[in-house]
Amino acid sequence: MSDLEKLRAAVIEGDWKAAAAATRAAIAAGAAPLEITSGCLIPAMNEVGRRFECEEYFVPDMLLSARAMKAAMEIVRPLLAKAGAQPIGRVVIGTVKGDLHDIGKNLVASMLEGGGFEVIDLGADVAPERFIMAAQESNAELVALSALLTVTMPSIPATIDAFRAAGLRDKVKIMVGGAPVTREYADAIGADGYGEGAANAVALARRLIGA
Ligand code: B12
Repeated sequence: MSDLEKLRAAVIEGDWKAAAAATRAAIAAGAAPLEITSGCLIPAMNEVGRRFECEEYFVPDMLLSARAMKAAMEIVRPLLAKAGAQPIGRVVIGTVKGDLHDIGKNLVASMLEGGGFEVIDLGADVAPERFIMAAQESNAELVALSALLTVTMPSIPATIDAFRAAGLRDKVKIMVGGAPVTREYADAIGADGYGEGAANAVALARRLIGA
């Protein structure tokens, strides 16, 4: 089995130690950083997403795979930067104000990073002003908002309104998600996109920025 095949298997199986070892071995053997991300990590996470969608994998499996992918990305990221690889887009992500749930948001962030986006992760309980500041500072094209509580869902339209009030609504696309959020809700509050899960977040993000 080649190092990249080992890496793919390690991500799918959620073994972060094996993923880190296979990444180092692949680099030592001369694999280009893009070959590792686009040729291996992204397809591996796509496979994890597929297994999740057909209920072969569950949330803990996704979390283990995301951790394995993160371990590989920690090693590859500095090399990508050195090679001058351009991200396909920049996304600011966070869980909205008042909400401390971040497991789903972290999964979406990992998928986006694996999918070639530069991800600025603001964490949980993020006030609208922080989203705005981060989007301005990073020149992000996309903002991704997560909410898990029905009582914090209104923080999503509040954040969208804050972008409008700051005159930035036309500069960013806003995608939303989280267990209580629905497509109808996303449409009603004027979000640009709704994602049901982490598995389709990359496709949604790419579509929104026309990549
Ligand atoms: C884990 C958990 C917690 C943990 C959170 C730890 C953490 N670091 O995240 C802790 C213990 C802190 C917690 C606290 C609370 N929780 Co809680 N929690 C959960 C639980 C069990 C799992 C949530 C989770 O992580 N799911 C797994 C992830 C992978 O799924 P996900 O978040 O939905 O994300 C997926 C999609 O929604 C989507 N997605 C998510 N975000 C985004 C964003 C974008 C842009 C896109 C495209 C997609 C997307 O992609 C993800 C991956 O596929 C749920 C119950 C449940 N079974 O869902 C309750 C639940 C969400 N919690 C609930 C409650 C009530 C609370 C508390 C108020 C409890 C209390 N009385 O203190 C507090 C609130 C604290 C706060 N201010 O936020 C309720 C909410 C009910 C409601 N209608 O609002 C739930 C539903 C439990 C219940 N049945 O009552 N909780």
